[in-house]
Amino acid sequence: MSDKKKVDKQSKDEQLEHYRREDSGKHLTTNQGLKMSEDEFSLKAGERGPTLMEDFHFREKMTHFDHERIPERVVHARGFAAHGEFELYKSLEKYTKADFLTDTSKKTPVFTRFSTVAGNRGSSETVRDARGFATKFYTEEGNYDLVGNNIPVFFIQDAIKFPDLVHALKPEPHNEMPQAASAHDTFWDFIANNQESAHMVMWAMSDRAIPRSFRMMEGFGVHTFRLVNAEGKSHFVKFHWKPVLGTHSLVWDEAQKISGKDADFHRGDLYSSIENGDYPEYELGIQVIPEEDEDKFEFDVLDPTKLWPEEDVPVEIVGKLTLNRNVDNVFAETEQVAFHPGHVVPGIDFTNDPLLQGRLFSYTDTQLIRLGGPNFHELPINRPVCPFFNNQRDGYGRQTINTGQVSYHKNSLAQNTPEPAAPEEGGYEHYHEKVEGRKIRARSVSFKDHFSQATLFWNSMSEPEKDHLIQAFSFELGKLESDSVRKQVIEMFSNVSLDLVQGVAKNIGITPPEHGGSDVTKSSPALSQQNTVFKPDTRVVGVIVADNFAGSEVTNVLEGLADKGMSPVVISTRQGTLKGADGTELTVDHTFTTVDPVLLDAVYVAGGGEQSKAFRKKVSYYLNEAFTHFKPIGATHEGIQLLQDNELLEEPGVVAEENGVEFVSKFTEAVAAHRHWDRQVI
Ligand code: HDD
Repeated sequence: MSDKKKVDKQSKDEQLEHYRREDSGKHLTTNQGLKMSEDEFSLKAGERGPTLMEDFHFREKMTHFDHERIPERVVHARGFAAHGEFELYKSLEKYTKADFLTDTSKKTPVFTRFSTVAGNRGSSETVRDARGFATKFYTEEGNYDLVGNNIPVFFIQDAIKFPDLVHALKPEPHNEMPQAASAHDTFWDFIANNQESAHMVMWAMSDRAIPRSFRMMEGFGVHTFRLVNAEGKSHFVKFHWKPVLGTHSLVWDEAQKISGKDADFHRGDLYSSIENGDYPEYELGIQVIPEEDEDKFEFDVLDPTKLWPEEDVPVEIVGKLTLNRNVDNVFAETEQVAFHPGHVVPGIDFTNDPLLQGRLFSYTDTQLIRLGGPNFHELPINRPVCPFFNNQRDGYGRQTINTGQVSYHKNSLAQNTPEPAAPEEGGYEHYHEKVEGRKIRARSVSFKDHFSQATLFWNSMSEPEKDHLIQAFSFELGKLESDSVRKQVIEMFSNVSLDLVQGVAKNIGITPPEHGGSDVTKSSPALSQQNTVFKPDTRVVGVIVADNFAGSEVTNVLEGLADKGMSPVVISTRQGTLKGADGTELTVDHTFTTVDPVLLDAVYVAGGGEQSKAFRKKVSYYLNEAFTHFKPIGATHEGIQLLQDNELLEEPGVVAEENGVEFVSKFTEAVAAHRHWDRQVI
């Protein structure tokens, strides 16, 4: 076990240690423990003869291989996860009796899986899509799963429509295209004909759907859940994860190029930041509404297509999630983890949100097919850290050896054990909500306003964000084959904003609507990413250097950037070591072909005395791509001439300085701003 694991030892980690197996340095055996003398040749009748049925080793090895794959998740198939811990800043006993939300001395082990929704398991990660943000808290009272997304609202209001939504979103059945993309006819046909989706579509067309990193995304529980305290009093709650690095995005052209250059961009970023000790952190926030205030809002607080504006219901920060350990084995942990919004602990309960109610059925059901039977809770990653006892027995792959005669309740032979625990003993008791009504298939009229919050979102965007929305709609609708669907979508979104649809209609060759729009003037500044946290920390700076560079003056700059929290990577025409004018040596991390400007957050050209034509051409490409994607650009020494050659010296977010100390200070500011939207890039 590595030292890092020893330091991070927690109850869950100790439990997992029990199941870890190190194969290296051992003799090869069959699964029956028999040492084998040969693993390269199957058993044959003569050197050129047929393989013999008797070869149990071949049969076992091949059979296991033939059965290695399990069905991928029907949604959220492409995911990446890490272990960590959750610490509570202050007790929430006012609202809940949940042990892990009231005892500030405890650190709860967690496992968090991020995912895209639409794409299959091998699809690219920087596609336009919502991202899953699912966290399993291994509490001492049992597992609690917060299975959320990076978008706070959902496409539909009733779970019965989920199969329809997913069928429309997934690749079309007649040709299985497009992969991991919503830019196709069936998705938009669904949207136009199911207009409750308007609000989430606004989010999905915004920069939120192309995050820069899993470390820079917000997370939301989406539904209104219920917290219940020791006195039995209930409050409605919405859960938020706020990334300590702020919420940041890619730009669409960049995201598409990254898909080709590095389909693993997001997992690579998460994996390496954890390996480097830059642990991703997210603060847990809650919005709370007393049950009796339920009717005080202009929307139904149980409608999953509505958010609670943070300016009206403030987010109280109550704790922090830190991801600090990568998995040992992706299949055993990330693929086999089974989340479920119905995995709750005393003090956390459900509401009548019809989307949530339906989810409570779907998750166990899907694990049964995906993980092959009812014993998936016994898989190491899914086991609670507290013991569990009941009368459930048998089934495929059962591992527990239940001893004793009794497997039923009630009984006398085992003194009626395992016996239910009273609420005072920690037994889960459902909230005593009063419920009555007629059996009907209908939706409350209070769920009927589909556009006000879509407009709220639009109103809250900065100008660049609005422009990105227009571009995203134009891209998606521009890909449609059906003119009719295009027109229906434009008509639908004319209920949200005339500015939006006029911008889009113009781009896709449809007569812009003149009437429509919304009378909602309210905005919520918290929804704009312009108002998030901006830091230079962990931003990747591509440092372009040639031979005969300005020696220690350049290496001092690199140290300065690293001291400010950035990650400089040295790029040149060849790998190996570059020599500075004063003899200083610099190791090249990447050539121009093993990295690409779309994989960097900023570009700094230090230059060098020996520049080939190929070098200068590559620098031009790097500078112009970085410029087009609004990224910070910097230069010192011979690099300044290269900026001038590319007519970039006077542009916003471009720093050129002879003096290294000055440069570090100004460039850090430019990098902390992330993108310089005031550039004219076309
Ligand atoms: Fe879901 C997986 C999040 C609505 C049915 N969902 C899944 C995952 C996340 C979410 C993050 C991946 C968990 C993992 O990493 O293993 N889902 C959401 C959110 C929703 C939502 C935030 C709306 C608020 N989901 C939703 C509905 C249904 C489902 C309405 C069906 C009624 N979701 C599933 C599923 C999945 C799933 C089919 C596929 C794989 C799995 O469960 O384990 O059961």
